[in-house]
Amino acid sequence: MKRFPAFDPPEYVAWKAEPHLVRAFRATIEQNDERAALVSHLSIDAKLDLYAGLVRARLHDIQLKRWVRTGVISKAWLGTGEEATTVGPVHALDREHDVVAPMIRNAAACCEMGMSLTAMLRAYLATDDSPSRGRDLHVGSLPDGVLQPISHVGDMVPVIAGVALTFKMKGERRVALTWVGDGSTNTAAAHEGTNFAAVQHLPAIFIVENNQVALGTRLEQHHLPGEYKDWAASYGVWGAQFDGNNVLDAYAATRMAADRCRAGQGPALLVADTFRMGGHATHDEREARETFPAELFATWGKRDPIGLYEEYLKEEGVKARRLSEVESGAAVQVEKAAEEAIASRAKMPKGETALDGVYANDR
Ligand SMILES: Cc1ncc(C[n+]2csc(CCOP(=O)(O)OP(=O)(O)O)c2C)c(N)n1
Ligand SMILES: [Mg+2]
Repeated sequence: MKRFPAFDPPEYVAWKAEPHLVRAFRATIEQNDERAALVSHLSIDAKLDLYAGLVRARLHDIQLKRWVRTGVISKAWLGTGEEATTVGPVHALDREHDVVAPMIRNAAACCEMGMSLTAMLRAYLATDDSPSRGRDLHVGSLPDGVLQPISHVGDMVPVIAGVALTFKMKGERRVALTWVGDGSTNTAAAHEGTNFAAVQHLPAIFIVENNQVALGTRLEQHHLPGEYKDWAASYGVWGAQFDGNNVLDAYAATRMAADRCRAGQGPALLVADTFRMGGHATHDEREARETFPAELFATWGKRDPIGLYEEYLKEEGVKARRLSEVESGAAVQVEKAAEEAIASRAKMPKGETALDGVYANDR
């Protein structure tokens, strides 16, 4: 895709595919028969939809960054480098019926579930026509099956377990999914929710999104050696790992988990290793570069989930022209959404309406 020197992490600006990483991308899927079969059933259109989702995610974040630089907003939380961990799993769900609870780094789950990019961007601007009517910048939309996260990390785990409990009690073959950051795995809520889902045998999927950092705390500072891959067994649930920078692996692993949930086989705990290619938010990008050795950024930068997937698609016979058409489509969507959201700033909420809709029975 087009690179943006003013906004991309430096490692992405002159991104070139390294052949051994492209081979490894393909090998990751092909070495697992079940995942390979699931991927082989994806049509080219479905694979291009995944591509569109990745590009939309990146461009959405670049739009936010542009707004930060131009003073439209003061800060933004981005998912740069982690797009595949969000987009692959959402595409593996039944998006008409399933429910997701994205964390702030999984904003792309909103549009992939069907929410409009305009609504997502309006949420950042807190306009009166934004999803929470200016009350909260956390983004969600119940009609689209997206729970709006709350600030307390880890707390969406028991909430998603509760949603899954409802599905089970009603006998509905629906699945509830949330992501849990590596840092958030340390919260009591994450353990309680996972354990509850395990004991109740609920159709819930938990994805541990191990981007190796929590705010400015590196993984090894908050988690003793011992791998997340062993966690599922400790709860007695089915688990698997996937490559968080490989959208097809993310898709296939989540599809396996969702199929099990729908068959009444209980929850799944997936572990995705990936890397945050920026700061916790836009305010601490420089500090993030000081938090890690430069080689780590260099290593993960070579594994750009979008660049590697483009190479895979080209090998599959997709013409470069088709890829740029999909990319331009996503770019037009984001640009139009940004224009519409900016126009909504003429409609900011009035102070006296601040409590409207906050308590039951209010409008
Ligand atoms: C219960 C709770 N403790 C602390 C915070 C402050 N906080 C916000 S994000 C964050 C780091 C979360 O790290 P991780 O779960 O790894 O997610 P990531 O930001 O890496 O995606 C912290 C500590 C919070 N929001 N909630
Ligand atoms: Mg983290």
